Amino acid sequence: MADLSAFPITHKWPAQHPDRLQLYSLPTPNGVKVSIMLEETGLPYEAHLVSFETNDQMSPEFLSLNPSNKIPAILDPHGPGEKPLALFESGAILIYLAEKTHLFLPQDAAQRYETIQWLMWQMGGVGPMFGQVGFFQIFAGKDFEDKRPRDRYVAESKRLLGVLDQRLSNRAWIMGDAYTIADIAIFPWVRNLIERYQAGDLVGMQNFPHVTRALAAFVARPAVLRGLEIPKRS
Ligand SMILES: N[C@@H](CCC(=O)N[C@@H](CS)C(=O)NCC(=O)O)C(=O)O
Repeated sequence: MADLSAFPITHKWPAQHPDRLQLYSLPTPNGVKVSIMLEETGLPYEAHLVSFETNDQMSPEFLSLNPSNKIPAILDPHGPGEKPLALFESGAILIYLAEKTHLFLPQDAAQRYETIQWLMWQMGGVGPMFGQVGFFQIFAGKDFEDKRPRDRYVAESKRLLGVLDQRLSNRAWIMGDAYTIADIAIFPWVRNLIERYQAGDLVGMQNFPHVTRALAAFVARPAVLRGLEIPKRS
């Protein structure tokens, strides 16, 4: 039986099954990347809710694992060398889980780097830019009179959606027939832009038919449907 007691995060969120991978998250677009990946791989895991309503992400226990106070984060009792591994940043977690399971990351070196390239494109572009659209569309920024900041992020999001649409114009998924961690990183954000932020008209989703088609295929996957609801908001 793994002993995780040296990790303060387990004092606030005790592990019922310490031999399983521990997930600390919330079903946001960054959070569900990891729950979807875990559902897709079938790895046994235990999900813990990090509530923003009670500022759990700022608690000393959470900060002991991620000093940057953001979900998702994991603690794998069976990390490299069978030692526990704590990890934050969704992109790093996706790469780790793909390497651990040999799933959703091509074995061929060139294809592997190409997948990681698109994963980084999501992490550095899609997430931050779509997130800003959300701020100006439905969160505090919607009351700002000056619309120039919002328009800047909308324009950049349209550009990113154009790049994605072009990439998907002759491929089922980012890497062709192979469904990879790049898809698992990108599509929760596209879904969030449309459904949560209600920004489909703002960014002109009708101009990106290949993105719309791939998003529909993504949300039709049973593991995606399950992952989108994990951890359950209480
Ligand atoms: N680059 C990080 C971003 C994570 C992130 O922004 N998480 C948000 C939820 S989607 C969060 O935890 N926000 C809490 C806070 O800012 O206090 C990743 O991909 O893991």
